[in-house]
Order: sequence, then structure tokens, then C-alpha cells
Amino acid sequence: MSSDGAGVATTGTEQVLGELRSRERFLLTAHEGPDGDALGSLLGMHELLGQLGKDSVMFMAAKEFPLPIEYRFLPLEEVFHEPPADMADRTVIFLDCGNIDRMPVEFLSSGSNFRINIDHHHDNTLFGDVNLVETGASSTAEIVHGLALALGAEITPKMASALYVGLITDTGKFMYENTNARTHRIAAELIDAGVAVDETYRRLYEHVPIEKLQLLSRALDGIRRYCGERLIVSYVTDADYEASGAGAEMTEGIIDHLRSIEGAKVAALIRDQGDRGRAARKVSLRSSGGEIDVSAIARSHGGGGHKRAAGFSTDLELEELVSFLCDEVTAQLGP
Ligand SMILES: [Mn+2]
Repeated sequence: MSSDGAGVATTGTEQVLGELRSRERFLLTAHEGPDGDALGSLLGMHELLGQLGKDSVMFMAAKEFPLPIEYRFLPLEEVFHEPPADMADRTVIFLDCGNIDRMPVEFLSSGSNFRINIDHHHDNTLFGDVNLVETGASSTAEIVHGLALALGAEITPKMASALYVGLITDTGKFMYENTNARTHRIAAELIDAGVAVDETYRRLYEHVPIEKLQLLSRALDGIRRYCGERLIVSYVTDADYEASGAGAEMTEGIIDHLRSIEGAKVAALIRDQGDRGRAARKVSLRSSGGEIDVSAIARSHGGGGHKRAAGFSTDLELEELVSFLCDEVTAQLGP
């Protein structure tokens, strides 16, 4: 299925198809702090299994709700926040999870259920009993679409709409380097299957609360350039959340502005986590132009992600953090 780009790896398609055919009861989940691909592939897979006559339930921890406003239109009312009574008998499908720590829920991370791991992160740790990891896929939604075709399922409008959300969000509206002709062909198939393109776009990108723009304004105001102006940093503090009235979920998209600055090689958005997280700050990283592998930077600090988009959590103060990031930039690009 994967034929574009270097370093493409596909494993386990036949094993995963076999398990999906032979097993009957599933619990589906995706990474914490879910994005459009996590939610889209979760819903798409749920639809697919339903069509195959399987018993499928979706699970996301209660702390993820309410979801970021742009995803609230997705039909996720049936999502479980607690394990179902027959959990012991279910096969768990992890979607868009590069490693098991991306789903830090006790009954999932330490349970003895059979695990199917379906993902496209190049640093996926292959934590499943069977693993379908397609690093050449734009999104996990694209992989789920491939599974639907291989299983002879009909692409219903509901399935198509969910998978399209995964495709459009993980490719940055078909503009990131993971976008290729195949991505557009899949999009075309999904549109043929019933996606309302303009309505989806409006729901994802044009229902912006004023608080989110006010938080963006503060973040733009706080932009600093370091490391020969190759490292662009902004810091969203608890005071910024308070002043703007925005929640932590409203930081999404800010980093794209940082990355777009002329001369940028790495954009870093640092966010206070208040009492919401385990570490004091969360750092999102984007590579601008692709010369720097930000997933290597994130991994060296216990995080993960893609070469061009990654993140980690830290207790470092701003100054130490900037100096760590600058060292990493210099290590990869030279002084
Ligand atoms: Mn993804």
C-alpha cells in the first residue's frame, strides 16, 4: 500500500486483517489529547467493525471531554469513559498511538487483552500483539480506509466523514509533506462516498471562539527568536489562559504561526500545564523546512512524534529549556 517516499515501512497488514476477521468483540481507543486523526480513525474503525457485524465500543478517558471545540461536531456520544463489564473478553485496537504511554489508562496499559496497534508514526514501538504501522501513510485514517477496502466494507457517509477529518487535519489541509497523490485519491473516494467538504472545513476551522484568538494574540506577542533566529519560541503561561479566558485545548494551531516565520528551522510552543498534567510544562515542536528531526529532540526528553511534529513534557524552566533546544538545533544543523 505504501509506495511513496523513503523510509516507508509497512508491517502486519495480513495479520491485522486476520485478527479483525476472526475476533468478535473489540474496544477501540486512540492517543490522549486526541487530534482529528485520532478521533477520525476511532470513529471510522468503529463504523467499519459495526458493518462487519462485530461488537465494537470506543473508549476515551473522561478527562478528554469536552473535546477541543473544532471536534465537538463528531458523533462521539457512544464513547465509553469506563471499561465495559466484559472488558476481559475484548480485543483492544490502539489507533494513532506511537507507544503505549500515549494511552496512560491503567486498564489498557497493563491489561492482558490482545492488542492490535494501527498507526503511522515512524517511531512506533510495535507494542501490539499484532502491529500495522504504515509510516508512509499520511494519517491513521488512511490506513483504516485501506483496511475497509481490504475487508470489502462499504464506505458509508459516516465512515467517510470521520476518515476525512483524519486526513485533512494530519495533512494540514493537504499541504504538509506527507500529502501525495494517493492522499488526494483517498480524499476523492471519501468525497464520492458522501463527505460534505465545505461543511467539514467550516466545522473544523471556522467555529473559532474569540477566546482562542485572544490567546493567539498573546502568544504572537510573546514570540522570541533564538539560536541565530533559527529557533522560534513562544510561551503560553497560566496567566495567558486566565487573561484570555481560553482553555488549554485552544493552543492548537498557534505553533503553525511560529513555524511560518522566515528563517525558522524549529518552532517550539511551551505551555504551562497548571494542575492539568504530570509535568509543569508541555513543549510542542515543529520542524520548518524539514532539515531538523524534531522527534529526535522530543525523544531525548521522554517524548515522541513525527520528524516534523513532536512533543514532550518537562519541568525545566524557560531559560534551561531554550538552551536545551538551541543545543539540539546546533547539534543537528551546526552552529
Ligand atoms: Mn495521526
